[in-house]
Amino acid sequence: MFGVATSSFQIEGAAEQRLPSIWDTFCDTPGRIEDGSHGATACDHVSRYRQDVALMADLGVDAYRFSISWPRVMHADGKLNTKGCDFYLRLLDGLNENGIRAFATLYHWDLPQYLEDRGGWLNRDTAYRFQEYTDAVSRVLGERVFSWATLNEPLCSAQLAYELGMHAPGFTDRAMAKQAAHHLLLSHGLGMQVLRQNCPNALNGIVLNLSPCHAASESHEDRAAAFRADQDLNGWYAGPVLTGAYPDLIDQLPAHEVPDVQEGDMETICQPLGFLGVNYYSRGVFRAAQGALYEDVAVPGKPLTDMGWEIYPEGLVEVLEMLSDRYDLPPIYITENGAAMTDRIEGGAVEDSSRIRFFEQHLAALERAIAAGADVRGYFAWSLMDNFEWSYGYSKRFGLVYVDYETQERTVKSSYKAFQSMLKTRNDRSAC
Ligand code: GCO
Repeated sequence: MFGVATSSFQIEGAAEQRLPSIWDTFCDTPGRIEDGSHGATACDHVSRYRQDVALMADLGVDAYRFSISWPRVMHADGKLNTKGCDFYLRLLDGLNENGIRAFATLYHWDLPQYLEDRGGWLNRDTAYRFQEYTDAVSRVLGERVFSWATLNEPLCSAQLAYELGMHAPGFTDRAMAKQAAHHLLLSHGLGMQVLRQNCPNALNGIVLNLSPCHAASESHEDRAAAFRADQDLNGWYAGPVLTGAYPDLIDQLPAHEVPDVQEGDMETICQPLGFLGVNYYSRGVFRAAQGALYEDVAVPGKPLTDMGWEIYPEGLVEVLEMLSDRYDLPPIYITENGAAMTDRIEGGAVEDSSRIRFFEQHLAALERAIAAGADVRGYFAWSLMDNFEWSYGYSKRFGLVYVDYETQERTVKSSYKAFQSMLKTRNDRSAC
């Protein structure tokens, strides 16, 4: 199954038709977004979704992964906002009419601000509010959705947002990040329980971002640092979800950084999964550092994307091997893979051959992983179109489709055409 992915805050716009989210507040805070921009308009997708669905139909994808904006579909009193839901009903109808399967993510980082005002993910109650939201929205949209994911990349919602200060709400405290991570994981478990009841025939799961963690040198210290990084970045999320336990790193944390885990929480978090979504972008290289668990280093001389991330296709094979070595796995979907490149529109065309090469290399790696036994059922390119790249604003372009943010004009890039012909070849084959 081949698809493209987006997320609500990054594309939707129509901010005035919903409640504020933590990302609105973050954008309003000077200095938080590199280019000083705001996600309030983004790709104006709420008005232009028909055109965007038509682009997907023309691309020939089997599936579309998007996220639902919690502050669009829920009122602050925990009741459903039927007007907000209508947008998703229309979007889902558009997808279904075109035979495109809907992969809906419930939380891709846009927490309602009113919940942040009550403590956000540091407040255990937020996990129960997530369950309430999941229940309400899955009852209304359930019949039209092929697959539900509870969370997208809880690592980012916890670490980037509470420890590194790069994402909303922008704290810099590791103890906070560990507590937020626990409540996020709890919300996943509570959400899964509801999805199993409301949507027993859907493919229900979670999306994690995973990366191989390499040591900067063969020294014992650097290898130990890479091992800690792996536990902190990968195992901290995959472990609880798939085995009901945090990695051993938890015993090395100072007491005040150990999250408050209540009785029964780990059982709640470890629910049977219909699928595991894996987002893959790059590897990490780590060394030991004074006063830190690990420190990441840039390896000179490697090819980089416009994000400064190393292009490392073999990492996809490594991540899938790592998962199957460690866990009993449900079927896997690569729910994001892609690259920001320095795209230029010239004469109405965008020649992004470096992105085409990126996709070719990663799909070839995926083929090797599948040949080696990985049970991968789908692959989603990030992203359908250029969009609001979080703290980088509109300065980074990941799309198969170029967006002119002044006019909202969409222009397909050469990577879109390459993806389209790849899909066409495949469809022609399956027709034979
Ligand atoms: C993520 C998110 C996306 C990003 C993409 C590029 O993986 O961080 O799911 O929202 O835009 O990954 O950074």
